[in-house]
Amino acid sequence: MKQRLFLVVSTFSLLLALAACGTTTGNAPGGTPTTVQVTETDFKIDASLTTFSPGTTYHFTVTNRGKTAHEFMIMPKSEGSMMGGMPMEDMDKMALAKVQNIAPNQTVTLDYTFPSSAAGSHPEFACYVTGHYEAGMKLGVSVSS
Ligand SMILES: [Cu+2]
Repeated sequence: MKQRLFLVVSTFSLLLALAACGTTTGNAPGGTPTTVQVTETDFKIDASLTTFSPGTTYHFTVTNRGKTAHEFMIMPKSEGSMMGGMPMEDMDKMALAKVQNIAPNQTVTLDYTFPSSAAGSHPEFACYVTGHYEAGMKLGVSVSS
């Protein structure tokens, strides 16, 4: 119990140090959002854009072209296997933005703006449905400084 708490706390601190945690927000500060097409398959994630500018609103259109349900999460820099072993609720808290339970052939949208504190960081798009991340559902992206 105590050990688990320490792991969560230390992971959280590390993330804070890395990228000053972003917030989940759907509000555009103004202007026309840039559309980013994200395609999820079994078990891969592709995006039409992988370098983002902080402060710019992106309109993500996420389509599931797989045969199984997927999710789309924007995570701060990956901690590799450590993150893979994390309880789902912790992953959720860490996500900068997320859409869960996207059915096959379904398209969902999500607006997200990387905060200025994310400049120079390398977040990751990922699906954390059990086993999917390990199967390859991750895509490293960059936030320009
Ligand atoms: Cu998936």
